[in-house]
Amino acid sequence: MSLAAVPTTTVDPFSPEVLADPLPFQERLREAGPVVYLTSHGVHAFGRHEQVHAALTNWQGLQSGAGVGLSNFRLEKPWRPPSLLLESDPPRHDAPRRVLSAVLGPRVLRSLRERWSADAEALVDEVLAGPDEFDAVPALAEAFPLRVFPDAVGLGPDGRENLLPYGNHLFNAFGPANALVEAGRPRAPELGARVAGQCAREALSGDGFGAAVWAAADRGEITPEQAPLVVRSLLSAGIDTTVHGLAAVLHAFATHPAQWRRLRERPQLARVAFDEAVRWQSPVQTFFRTATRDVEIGGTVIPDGGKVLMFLGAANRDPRRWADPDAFDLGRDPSGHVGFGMGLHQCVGQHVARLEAEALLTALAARVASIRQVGDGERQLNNTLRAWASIPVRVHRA
Ligand code: OVV
Repeated sequence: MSLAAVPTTTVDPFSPEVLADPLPFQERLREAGPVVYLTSHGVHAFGRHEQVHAALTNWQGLQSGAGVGLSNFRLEKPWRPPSLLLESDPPRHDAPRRVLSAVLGPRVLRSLRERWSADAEALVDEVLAGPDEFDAVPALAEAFPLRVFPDAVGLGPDGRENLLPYGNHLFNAFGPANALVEAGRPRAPELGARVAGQCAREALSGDGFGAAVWAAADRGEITPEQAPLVVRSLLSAGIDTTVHGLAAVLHAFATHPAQWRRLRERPQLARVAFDEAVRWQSPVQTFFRTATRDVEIGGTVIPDGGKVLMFLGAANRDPRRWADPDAFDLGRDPSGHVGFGMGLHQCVGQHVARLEAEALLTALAARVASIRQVGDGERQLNNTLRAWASIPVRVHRA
């Protein structure tokens, strides 16, 4: 193991300047070394694919149970009861994970495919009945998940407007207590309580993902105390992530017309296109882990209790791993990207997200001859998400 000093940086990756344009910082991070110490937050950071992958798959040495944000739950009280999936480790992690994995499994998704395709076709027809220029974020990226996912969970009609603000604050709260977190703090208790209320058995329809989680509790696979928190994971991780994943792929196509023509010729490329967009934009940019002991990564010892910051977005553009990493290219194989994580905690809902994307892109590809971004659009700054507030596009119907 090398004893060379670890490179350091004083740059705060959660500053508005870096959040608005993270790629130059991420390149400097990767080139500085396999491990870089961030003096701004007192954590070690990884920007290369090799070390991000190693950290994600080392659940024994790098735990999630002390939180996957900057806050160390060994030292600080979390702002909400910790997630039984995201913020936990084996063995406590395993039963909730098994349950959610089955609830979102292939059999359930097969039963949703036709309905979601019809929903996507209806939404795209509605949008195309309007002006040729529109904002793709509210019109498509937000509208489609909000149209299908809360129904699939089995939520009632009231309170759905709380889901995006809750998610936005949740993903900010994984970062440092900066202005983005402060701005969300006043509403956080109220939003937390409202979302928690939607996780109760009585609040859920009898035939959705939520009811299936409660049925697993009835079978003794998880406890009745765990059930509402497992439902909460669906509402926490299932909406903003998909919204900004769809925004990423819409932005990608709206700025890469040759790739759009390729999709139109071969609509089966919709699935690989979505994964390529998740690699290229990495809607979830970062997560932290906490060292359970002195643990070596990339030639550096992370001290017991130390936080590490994994730059998923930087790893997904690491030239050591990807040829021409900055290109959005339907011809590449994006598998192995870490946009959905890797290992034990790898996104349990990724097949749901892919099905939503496939339904929407297939409906669009059949109806839209060209989609071009008009203007730069507007980012929505978030401590964890690479998000869009607005993507103005002009479409020509097929
Ligand atoms: C992956 C993810 C993000 C946010 C929240 C959760 C999971 C959760 O389980 O609550």
